[in-house]
Amino acid sequence: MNMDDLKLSCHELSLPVTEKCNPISRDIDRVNGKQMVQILRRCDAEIFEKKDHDPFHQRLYSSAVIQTMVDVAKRVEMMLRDPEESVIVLSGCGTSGRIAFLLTSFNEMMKAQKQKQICSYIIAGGDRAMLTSQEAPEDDPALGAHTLEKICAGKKHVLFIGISCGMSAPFVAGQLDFCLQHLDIFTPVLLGFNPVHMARSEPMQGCSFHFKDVAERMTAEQRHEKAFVLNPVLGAEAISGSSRMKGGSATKIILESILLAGHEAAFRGKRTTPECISGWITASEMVYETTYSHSDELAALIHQAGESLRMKAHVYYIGWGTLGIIGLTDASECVPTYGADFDDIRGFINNGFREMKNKEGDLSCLGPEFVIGHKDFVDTILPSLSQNDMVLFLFAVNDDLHEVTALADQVRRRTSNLHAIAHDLEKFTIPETVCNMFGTILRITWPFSSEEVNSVVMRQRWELSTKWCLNAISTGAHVLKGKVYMNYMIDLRVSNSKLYTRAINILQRFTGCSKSECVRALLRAIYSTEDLSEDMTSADVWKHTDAANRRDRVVPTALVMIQCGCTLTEARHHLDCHPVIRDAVNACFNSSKTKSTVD
Ligand code: F1P
Repeated sequence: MNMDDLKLSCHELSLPVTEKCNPISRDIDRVNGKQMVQILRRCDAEIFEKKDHDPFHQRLYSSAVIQTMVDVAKRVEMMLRDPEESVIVLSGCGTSGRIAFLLTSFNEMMKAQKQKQICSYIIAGGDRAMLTSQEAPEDDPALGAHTLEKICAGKKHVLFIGISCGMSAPFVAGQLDFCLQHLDIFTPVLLGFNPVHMARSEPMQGCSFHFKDVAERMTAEQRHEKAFVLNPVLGAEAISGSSRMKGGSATKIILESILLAGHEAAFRGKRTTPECISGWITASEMVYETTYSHSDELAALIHQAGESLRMKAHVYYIGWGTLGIIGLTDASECVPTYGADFDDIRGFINNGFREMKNKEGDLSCLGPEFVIGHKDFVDTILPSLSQNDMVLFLFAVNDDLHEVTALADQVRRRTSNLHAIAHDLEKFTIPETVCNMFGTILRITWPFSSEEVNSVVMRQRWELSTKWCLNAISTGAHVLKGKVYMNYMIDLRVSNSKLYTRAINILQRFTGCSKSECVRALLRAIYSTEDLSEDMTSADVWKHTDAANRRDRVVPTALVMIQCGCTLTEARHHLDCHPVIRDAVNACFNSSKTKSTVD
């Protein structure tokens, strides 16, 4: 191993698991759609990996993790038995908040039993964060605590589940800290995917403690069963740091298992045991196997979506019910993850906000990103739809198939680039006439009985399956468009402190330079100057992210400046000559290699 390789692996070792580079997907930017599906399949398989493959970390199936899930499920049971005085709050930022919102569909199970609906969600930045990225509130611990306090006013028992995949979000840390100060009322649970010693230890706005302190205090309280830390390791994400993928899926799997087990115990007298928890996880593993067994159709959909994006056309997800929410979520995440325009990949749901049932109601007046109904699609998009635009329907056999057929008919009059992801049952299948309306149809016929047709459980499995498919399609399409270099999204928006740290890590990773050199280059790009003033260098991270949020291509600019030893203007010129980020980075590495050979 030479010195550079050694430096690189030391740097990689210092990163938390959720920020590491996954060796499985190192070449994802150089493969075709079919190979991409296999890479994503192997990365997702790590969610379910047994502990024997990884002696160093707790995994999802580890007995300690399962036992903590049992303990938390018992708390859910207690809350359900005393609904008047209790509330279960699920909270997170970005994807974690969106999954929290989705999980409140658990209320439907209580409604079906004429029980009080006690599940509530918090997403940093409010409901608008469901469709657009509101990353600045994520950095505000006081805002997190205040929002939680408000929602729980008057309750005697609160089960608070704070989700932060990277164990890093200050908003969630503030809430957990608040719970730890009021353990008579609150039982806090931290859900994340790093060992506690890898939780973030950088300062937080206006706070004397950091995330890791909170995680350690939580661990100490766990000994008295006053708090719980659920932090199995899932392996690195397929696109480094993109916790919307494995992190989001595992959040859904873990919390659904806990809520269902608690529900079964409270209403069906079924005691929660480690066996029943691992049974729920195994059911999700079956969903994983079944979904990826349709790899040919998935590869075809990735290819198609990649073509649309490459031609600067659009991908539209047209979903029904909660599958529509999965579509909206996946589409909106492409903006912060890939620097996409909001209309590159866009989601629509039947009945718009009425179907979402979010707390703040209809947000359509907030701007075009919030226009989400099928009717809006028909009125505003359909008239100008072109053959290059891809339309992808997301539905299940118990959705209104007349509505599906009628809308598909309308779309087909404008384009044949119409495809679907559809779920049905062995005893209750979607008619062939409906299936034949789509070019590629990824149709999964699930082996459940027809009594389960309306059950929340089955819907949750279809949601998970659709999430895996859409994550693969939107990730694959952006990789094919050239947005990713190796398995790094280099052109990330540096809009909060976690992403600021990731930007510096990426620069260190690719240039081999010291942290301080990388910070300087990043700040030059952020403040658009060759001469950094004292004010700029001494400002805190939040000032940097505020400025960076208003500027494009900051990380690629810094990377080119360091690698080619050039000025800001030269770096920007280089990037202008190579609009595809992967080509720009490649060219920059090639030119610096030639330069050093000549030198
Ligand atoms: C929260 C989050 C991510 C988002 C981006 C910024 O992360 O909003 O969902 O994709 O990376 O951070 P976490 O708190 O769950 O780690």
